[in-house]
Amino acid sequence: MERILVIGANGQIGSELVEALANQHGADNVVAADIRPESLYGAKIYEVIDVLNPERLAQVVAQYDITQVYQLAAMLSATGEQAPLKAWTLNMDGLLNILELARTRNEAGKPLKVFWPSSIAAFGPNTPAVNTPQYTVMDPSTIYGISKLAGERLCEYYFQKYGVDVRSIRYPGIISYKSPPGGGTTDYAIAIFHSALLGKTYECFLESETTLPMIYMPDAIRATISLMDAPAAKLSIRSSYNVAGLSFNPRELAFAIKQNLPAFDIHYAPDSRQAIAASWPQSLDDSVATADWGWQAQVGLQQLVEDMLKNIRVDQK
Ligand code: AKB
Repeated sequence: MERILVIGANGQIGSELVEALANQHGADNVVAADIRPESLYGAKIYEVIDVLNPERLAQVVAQYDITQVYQLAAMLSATGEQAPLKAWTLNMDGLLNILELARTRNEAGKPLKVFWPSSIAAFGPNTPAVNTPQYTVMDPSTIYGISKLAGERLCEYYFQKYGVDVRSIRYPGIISYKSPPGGGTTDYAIAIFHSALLGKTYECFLESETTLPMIYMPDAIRATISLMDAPAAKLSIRSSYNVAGLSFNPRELAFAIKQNLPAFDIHYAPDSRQAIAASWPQSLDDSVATADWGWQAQVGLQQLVEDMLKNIRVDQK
């Protein structure tokens, strides 16, 4: 039986992952944790954890006899640029604290499987942008991307040197409606739906033709849990897997929204996030994830748009 800890449970991925894991393993076997004083999404078991506090981490892991930990607490690309040192400390020390805990638990005969999210931000301006390969040039230009690339190397290091069973996905921009966007460059693709449903013109901070890899939350959750459930022997990557969902640019997304809401309008006012987006891939080759653990995206643009509009409309009522 698995006992699972999700750190960053109040965030975009955590808020939906906790529910999915509770459905799979039972709510009594999933501990949601975040730095904020209470669960924002009604988790059955909730603990306050600052991932920068290794003693507290070790205490909660021991208390619940945790076998799997998802370390999702991080600062994203846009907010990271506002406070680079803070972003580096949170993103790197947070991961290191988990990897060290997994190493010591392993040595004590209590293995701890780890999930840690990397990102398309680990790539950079000299990475081939179309169908970006699993192995390629990686020269990230944001502090967030640099922390993701360094984190990937740490994951592989802890696997090779200490046998820590750590697994990771390079997430594209994740589109979802349950929690508000959290300081990312891809967040325009969430904010646009809220404007559209409020009948407002959306002022887009990216240029109309900026194509980025994206994924709808249900696909992202399925990818994450499939990777964690895959037999270790099947995994050839211990840094982080490319995982593709779909790719689109703001113009294409606005057009798809207009099919449902004909009055919707968009204006373009690119800001500093445009340079970040321009340094990232447009689409990903995820054939290694497909070969190793059967990854296949299911949700396309039309389904994503219809589902987002339907669910945000319900929330706004
Ligand atoms: C961001 O935009 O910073 C994130 C990401 C692509 O990792 N959504």
